[in-house]
Amino acid sequence: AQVAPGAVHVPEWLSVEQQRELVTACREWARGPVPLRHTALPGGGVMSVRTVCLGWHWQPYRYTRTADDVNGAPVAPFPEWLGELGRAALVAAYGQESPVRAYAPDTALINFYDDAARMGMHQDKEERSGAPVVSLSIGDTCVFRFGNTENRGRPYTDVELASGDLFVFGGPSRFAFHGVPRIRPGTAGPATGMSGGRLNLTLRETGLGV
Ligand code: MD3
Ligand code: FE
Repeated sequence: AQVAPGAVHVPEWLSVEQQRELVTACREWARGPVPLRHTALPGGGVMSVRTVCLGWHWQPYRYTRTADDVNGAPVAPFPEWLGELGRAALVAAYGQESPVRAYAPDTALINFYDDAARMGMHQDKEERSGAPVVSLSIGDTCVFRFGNTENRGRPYTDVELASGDLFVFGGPSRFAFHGVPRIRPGTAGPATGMSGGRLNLTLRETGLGV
C-alpha cells in the first residue's frame, strides 16, 4: 500500500525462511568485526537502539569505512546477495520499472530494538544519493511514524510494521522525517528464531563511491 508518494508498505514480503536466514546473518554480523552497540551521540547520550553496519559505518552524522567511534575496526563488507534482495524489494514495491536495474545499495544499517528502545523523529541525510531506502522488519511489531519533509511534528502517519514487512522510501518520501515511537513486546512468535525484540535492516546507496 502506498502511504505517501514514493513510500510503499508491502506487508509479509519476506518468507519465514528468509526471515530466519536474515536473523542468522545478523547474529553473525552483530559479533564483529564491529560489535552491535548503542551508538554514541555528540551530546553525550547514546541511542537506545543497538546498531551494526555493513559496507559503510554510520555514525552521527557521517559514513566512514572504519568504526573509529567504536573499536577502529574496518566495517564488514556489504554482501552482493543483499543488493539482489534490495532490487527485488524495489520490484515488489514499485513494479518492474527502470530505476530498479540501477539500484546498487552499498550499505546496510542493522538496528536491534529491545522492548524499551525507540528512535526519535529524524531525517536520513548523510547519503549523497536520492536512491530509495529499503527497510525490512523482523521480530516484534513496532509503531513506525512516517512524517513530513518540513519538521518532526504533525502531520504524520503511524503504521504498524510486523515481522516480514517491507517498506520502501523513494522519491519525495526519501527525505521525510520518521521514527519508531514504540515496540509491541511479544508480538512476533518464535518462527523467525528471534528471542524477543525487533530487527530492522535498511539498505541504502551512500553515493560515496569506492
Ligand atoms: C524514511 N530506522 O535506521 S526504518 C534508520 O525501523 C531508521 O529501525 C527505522 O530510521 C527502524 O535511520 C526506520 C524505515 C526508514 C529508514 C530510512 C528512511 C524510513 C525512512 C529514510 C528516509 C525516509
Ligand atoms: Fe532513519
